[in-house]
Amino acid sequence: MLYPRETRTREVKDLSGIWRFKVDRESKGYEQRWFEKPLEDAILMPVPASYNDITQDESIRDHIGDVWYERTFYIPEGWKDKRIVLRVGSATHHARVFLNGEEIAQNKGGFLPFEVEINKFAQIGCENRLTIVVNNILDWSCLPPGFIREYNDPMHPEGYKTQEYLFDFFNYSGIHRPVLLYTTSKTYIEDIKVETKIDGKKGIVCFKVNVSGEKKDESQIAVALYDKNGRQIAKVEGSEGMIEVEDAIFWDPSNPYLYKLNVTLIHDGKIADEYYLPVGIRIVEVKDKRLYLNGKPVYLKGLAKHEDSDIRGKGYDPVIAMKDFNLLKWIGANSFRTSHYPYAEEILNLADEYGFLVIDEAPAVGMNFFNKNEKVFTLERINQKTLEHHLEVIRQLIARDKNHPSVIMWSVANEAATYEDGAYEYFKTVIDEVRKLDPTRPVTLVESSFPDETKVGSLVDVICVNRYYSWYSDPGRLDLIEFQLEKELKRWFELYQKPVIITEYGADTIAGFHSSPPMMFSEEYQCEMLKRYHRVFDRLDFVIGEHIWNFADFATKQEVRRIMGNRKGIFTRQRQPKMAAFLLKERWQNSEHKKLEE
Ligand code: E9O
Repeated sequence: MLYPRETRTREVKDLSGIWRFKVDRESKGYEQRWFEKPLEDAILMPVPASYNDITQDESIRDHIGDVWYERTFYIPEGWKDKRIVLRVGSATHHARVFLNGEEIAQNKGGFLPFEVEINKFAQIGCENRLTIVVNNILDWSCLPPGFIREYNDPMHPEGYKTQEYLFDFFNYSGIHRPVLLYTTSKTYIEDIKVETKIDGKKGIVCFKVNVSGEKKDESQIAVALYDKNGRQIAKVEGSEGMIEVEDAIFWDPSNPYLYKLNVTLIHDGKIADEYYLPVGIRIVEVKDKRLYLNGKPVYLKGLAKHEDSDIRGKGYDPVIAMKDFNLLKWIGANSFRTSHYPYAEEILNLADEYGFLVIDEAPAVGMNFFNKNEKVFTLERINQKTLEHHLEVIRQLIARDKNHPSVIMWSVANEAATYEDGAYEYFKTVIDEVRKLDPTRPVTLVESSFPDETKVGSLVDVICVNRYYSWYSDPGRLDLIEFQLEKELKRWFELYQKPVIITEYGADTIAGFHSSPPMMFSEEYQCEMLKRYHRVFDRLDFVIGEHIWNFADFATKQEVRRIMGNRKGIFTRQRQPKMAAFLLKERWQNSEHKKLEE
């Protein structure tokens, strides 16, 4: 799946902006056929954005079910011979799309794009009405999974229900990423897959182009590679092949050099369709206890993030994105994890350009209960449908992100109940699928289980562990961190002989709270905790990365252990540094802090 770009032959029209919006409080919208005419009594709503924090109305913030978005647009006359595609960057979590009253698409899954050709339904040269119904209900067949709790007790009014889920971030909903229209020729470049290799100083760019449409057998494909200065390195013909680059500049965080692969589709001697792809030449490998980038061992310094900010919720905003990348640079990070779902493609484009190493995560979080756990007030659990959806999401994720040099590893889930019966079989199926689709990148599953209890340690290439000594366990006991952490990490290595990344560690910290000696929630406590974790990482040479939880404070569901959200950010939600940010900046900018020997 190609990210929509303007080229000599393609146009893109952004439908972001102010849409009309209506909450379907009684779930009557389909029955009353709201899609057939303009929405009555609509309010205004920005796209992209979560709708939850835009109004002052808590019933909108906490709504469970459908909301309706609508806007009109024109298709220019000049597009009449083109193929016209509508692409929704993401709609969380389910969507049904209507154009001029007719249903044209459905999608399940809130963190990946979907698209549909609209020529049959669109009216050229006059107004079109686009309606997108977004539903935010999570059940056990969804990723992330969730369930509706129905109360049926004397303390709750009849029919009272809540959406429950086993992760802490707030279930932000709505159209979270840009909605675009783009054109291609009727016979068009459908997909490009690029894989890069390295042979000494030489870089090798292997490509495969898929073409679709009526005239696909009569058209030729030309593929050219350009360097940063626009100098052509080579031009070849055919849908599959490779281009060699002598003295190539390899992509890495210190020099994220991007070549440009230009693909043209020619029929009758004319360019019918054109697309270009930024290409970073780099290879990733895991051997023994190391992760190698271009043959050199690499240590990951960075954070797990969220798509989260004031007012916008999970809506993509280039302003926030730029600020976040500037902060990541400022602090000296070289990597981050897209916890706990695939991020907007715009973020990965920036990661390619800025040179960040990304652990790209599937939206599989809160995956507890492969077998029945009595503590949860439901008899349902992870099932065959969840697995099928998981596989589908993996296919879509790899289809979308396969060409990004920044993506160095896939994470299939976060903190699943990997100690339960059924977990091995489930994740073996998922991980096998990842390896089949992409043999070029390592695969992991982020664990909170312990080394002796997990059933999936043998399946992954890198052990990723989230750990909260002196926070969730033995709260306040900073003195136990080194003893407990060192013991556990050594055990992981002893059992699996694989490199280890600590993918989460941190403490809730209210900016401005101070205490000496350090107490929980103070800035000093967060710093002291990090320092002790770091001492252990520095002693263990199989530890190849540290990712703090979290980049910034973020919104959660309301619960007693969260004071206006999860406060484990090293930046506040408004992106101001806490003391810990300076500590990390000091550590990460000093490249001597951890030298990895081969
Ligand atoms: C997942 C992340 O989304 N890991 C959680 C983070 C947190 O701050 C959450 O925001 O809560 C931590 C998992 C903690 C596991 C608790 C184990 C308890 C042992 C006594």
